[in-house]
Amino acid sequence: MKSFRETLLNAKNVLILTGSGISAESGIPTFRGAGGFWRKYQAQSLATPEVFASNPSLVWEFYEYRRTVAAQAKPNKAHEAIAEFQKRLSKENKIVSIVTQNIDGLHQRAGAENVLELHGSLYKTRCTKCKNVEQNESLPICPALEGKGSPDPKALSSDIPVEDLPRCEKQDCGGLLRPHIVWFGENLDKDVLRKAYEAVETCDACLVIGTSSVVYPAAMFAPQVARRGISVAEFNIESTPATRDFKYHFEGPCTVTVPEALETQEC
Ligand code: BJW
Ligand code: ZN
Repeated sequence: MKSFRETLLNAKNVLILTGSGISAESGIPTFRGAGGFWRKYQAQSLATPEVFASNPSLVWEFYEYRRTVAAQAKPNKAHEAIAEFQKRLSKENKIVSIVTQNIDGLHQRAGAENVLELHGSLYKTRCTKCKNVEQNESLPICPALEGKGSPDPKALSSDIPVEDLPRCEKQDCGGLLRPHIVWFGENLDKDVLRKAYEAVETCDACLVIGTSSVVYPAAMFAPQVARRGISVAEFNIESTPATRDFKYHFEGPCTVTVPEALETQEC
């Protein structure tokens, strides 16, 4: 830890890459593992365009639940340490780029700026007809979804008629809205991806926090940084397929290890 903290003291351009593990201690289940179930479904089996096309009501119930859980959650000590670190370094004209796979908005709520959301946001919608993207924090997102989305495996699917699901309010459109989230097999936003690669190619230190490093293209980023000879530190409660690529691995809950790495204190 002392050695990595010294690296950070000399760094001018730090990349912080995060995954769902950083929000676990805020009460938001991770994507894989025991918490990654909703009803009888594994979360990843619902995050596809095919399931939305065949059963938009089920997918909207799933996201109504996730929007409620994330809205009730609070940023934790790891989110806060990152936001404070970014502020502190920006006063010294240094860059801290935060690239997250998360869709929960907790980095921003902790005060972080210019967060690159690789996989979109729980609080944005996209019209399937006119493609308009909008911020939407309403709970419920529409009257028909009020009280829907219980994670109980015994809960019955509501089969809400498609015309009662969230609809586009642009004049003369009325198209079905979908979550503005990158599902499996879909491309990431080009602009977001370009900015993320810029950070990958220019950073001189990197932290990779709370991700299983199995979903591409995000899984390539930190190993790519390490191949340039840059120090990468992984913060996780367990090893991942990428651990061997990195110089540092800090095992433990990130609300403990991340503040220890980032907060101002004597080395
Ligand atoms: C703690 C902790 C604590 C817990 N402290 N740590 C190349 C090779 C093979 C496949 C592909 C490839 N390129 C593309 C693909 C296909 C696919 C993919 O990667 N598949 C793999 C699964 C094999 N990728 C895509 O489809 C992407 N699109 C794309 O690349 O388009 C072009 C293309 C398509 C097809 C072929 C080729 C090219 C899009 C990916 C979109 C991912 N979207 C999701 C769903 C979002 C919706 C939603 O949330 O509802 O994003 S998937 C899901 O995984 C979610 C997450 O952001 C993402 C990453 O998961 P994450 O964050 O790492 O969470 P977990 O749960 O996996 O891990 C948690 C970690 O935290 C664990 O390690 C814990 O130990 C740790 N932890 N508590 C510290 N307290
Ligand atoms: Zn529309």
